[in-house]
Amino acid sequence: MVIKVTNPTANAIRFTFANSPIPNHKINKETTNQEGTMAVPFTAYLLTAKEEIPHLDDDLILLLNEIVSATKEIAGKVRKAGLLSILGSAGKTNVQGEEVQKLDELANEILLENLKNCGKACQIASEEIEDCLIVSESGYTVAFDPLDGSSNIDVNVSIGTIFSIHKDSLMKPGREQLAAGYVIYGPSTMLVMSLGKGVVGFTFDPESGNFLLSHPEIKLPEKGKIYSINEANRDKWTSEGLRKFIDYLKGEKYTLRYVGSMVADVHRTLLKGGIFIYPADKKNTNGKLRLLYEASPMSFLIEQAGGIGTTGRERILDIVPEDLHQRVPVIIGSKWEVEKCLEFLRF
Ligand code: AHM
Ligand code: MG
Repeated sequence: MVIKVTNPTANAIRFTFANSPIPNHKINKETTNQEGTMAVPFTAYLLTAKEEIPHLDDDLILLLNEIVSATKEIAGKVRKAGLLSILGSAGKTNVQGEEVQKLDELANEILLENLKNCGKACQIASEEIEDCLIVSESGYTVAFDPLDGSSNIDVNVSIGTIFSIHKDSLMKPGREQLAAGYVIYGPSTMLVMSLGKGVVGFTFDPESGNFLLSHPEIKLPEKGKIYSINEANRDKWTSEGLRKFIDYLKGEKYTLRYVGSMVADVHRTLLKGGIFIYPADKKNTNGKLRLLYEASPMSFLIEQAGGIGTTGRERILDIVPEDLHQRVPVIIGSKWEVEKCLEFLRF
């Protein structure tokens, strides 16, 4: 199928109606324009991207499709959560000692089922399971946080799924990721992904049931106006430099936005610029966020969009994992703010 790029500078790459892989009856007005072109669905995008990205083989395409189809199912459950008796706690704690929500559990099961059945994942790691699942000796590895932002599930605030894909071993540094991304279940459901050549975003179209390319090239502004950190922990932060940096930003008239779902806070940072920080504190001496399925995929996206991801001491993508559920401090965002933060941390 040939995708005809009618206007590469437009907000979405579109292709002709005649070439559409979506059944005609499912094409609606919003996704077509007057010239009869429409936004590119996820699978069609992958088939075109394949020509430019050598590591995007058929197996990786199948795997990505499987993850995306799982997230569509999760999105459906999230949308109807209040009607399905799946809100609230599952009555247990996970490997990290955190309370598991019913939706955490459901999202985890959906992803695991899809990944085990597709036959393309050799190792699978999830925030919700203690050990990794070894399915076969070689192939793609997937690490995921099935439902990030658990504390926001019950209050109908944006949450998301984060994934990271490597070849053959989960315990490789983040810079070797072949693909990483997240799906945010917000006012719109969006998929944001990188295959190592920039960052693209798709918006879920409930009419056709497809993720359609809506953000062909996400570039992080060099400098923003927003900082994002849980400031209630200020007194517990182990770095005095960090306190001074936040005070400096206030003096520069920055504004604070903190959702408490990493997917939502990173999504805003990717689009608007600025800085997101989850630092080490007296309680969480390595920070709270997990390397494999939170810090590393998000850093990959941020770097691919032109930003920086660091722990304050080293580049997040250079860390060789030692533990499946290892935590690291996270400082990610626009170049200007992250470099300025590093200056403050040095003193
Ligand atoms: P989770 O994966 O159990 O939901 O925990 C991770 C979340 C992140 O989404 C978010 O950045 C952070 O925890 C918020 O933590 P806090 O409530 O301490 O600010
Ligand atoms: Mg999480």
